[in-house]
Amino acid sequence: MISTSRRAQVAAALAAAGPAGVSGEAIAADLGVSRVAVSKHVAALRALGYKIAAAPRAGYRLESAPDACIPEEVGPRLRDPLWIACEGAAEVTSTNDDAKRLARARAPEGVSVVAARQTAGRGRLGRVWESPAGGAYVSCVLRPAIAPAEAAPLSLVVAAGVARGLRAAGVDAGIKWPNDLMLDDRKLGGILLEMSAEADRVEWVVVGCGINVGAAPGPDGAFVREAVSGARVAEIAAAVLDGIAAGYREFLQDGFGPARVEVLARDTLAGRPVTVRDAAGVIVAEGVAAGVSDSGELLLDGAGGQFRVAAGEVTLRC
Ligand code: BT5
Repeated sequence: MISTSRRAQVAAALAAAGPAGVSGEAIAADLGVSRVAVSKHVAALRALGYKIAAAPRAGYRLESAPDACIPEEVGPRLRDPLWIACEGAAEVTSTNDDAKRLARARAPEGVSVVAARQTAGRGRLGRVWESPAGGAYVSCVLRPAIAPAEAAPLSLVVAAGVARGLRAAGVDAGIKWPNDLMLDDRKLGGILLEMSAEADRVEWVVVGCGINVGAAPGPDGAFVREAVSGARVAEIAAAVLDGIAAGYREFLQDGFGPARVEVLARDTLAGRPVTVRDAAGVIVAEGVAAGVSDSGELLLDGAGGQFRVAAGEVTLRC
């Protein structure tokens, strides 16, 4: 069973009790804590947006839970056995920063961190990931027993897993090399991988994923509720994490092949003329996108034939 905070356990007990409600004593006895501790957790849950009625005899009754990417809501929805803990808070600087801290402190594989908003959400190369309330911001610690060179396709493995998770939640997202989830050529979400490795061995990988759910920060962004109007944020976050877990397991067993099939099926660039720039904005390649190689590089058809691009920012050439 997934390990959760006491507060999350109180939320789960309230949810399990349903309209009948449950007394503070009963929750306290079940969890092995004092009644005072239970009432403090109830106060904290109310501050998070839980509507909890309290009556002298009946005890506590959960009237509604917040629609937010918080561990209390995401943790109980995680199905994949990879997940052993769900941490996080309503607001963090960056779930990737928190997950990296946990990884450095030797947290085991399968610990996730979720947040309802980030004050310093990050993209690649120091770029900003706009993270207002209403989105799904998740990270996790993985410890694949592979060499650093074998980790090259991981970003696409995760993108394929996220796409699969989103599809399970009713959203058919495209994948734009190397790390974007797309809806109609607008960015729905992004993936940020950070890694610590020795020469021959990966120590940990922190996988972060942000998905816009209720709104997008600008005209270039898309959001889940354009496709599924009633989608709940915690369900999207759990679907994303479960999709990552399934894709990761498949990668460890069968390599990049299965994810590559998914990426090719969802490739938003295929057959389109593109420009690839480096981090400084300098053009490094131009050609017609022709899928991805069996190690995750972008394939481009150019005047001199097909060639591979290992890294860069892709824009469509009109
Ligand atoms: C990414 O970077 O797309 C990776 C984003 C990863 C975010 C997750 S959230 C959980 C975890 N914690 C973190 O701190 N980060 C991860 P990149 O490919 O560099 O794209 C960044 C660019 O996307 C920005 O320069 C903007 O142009 C655009 N952008 C920023 N916020 C956006 C948003 N919410 N929706 C759509 N586009 C956005």
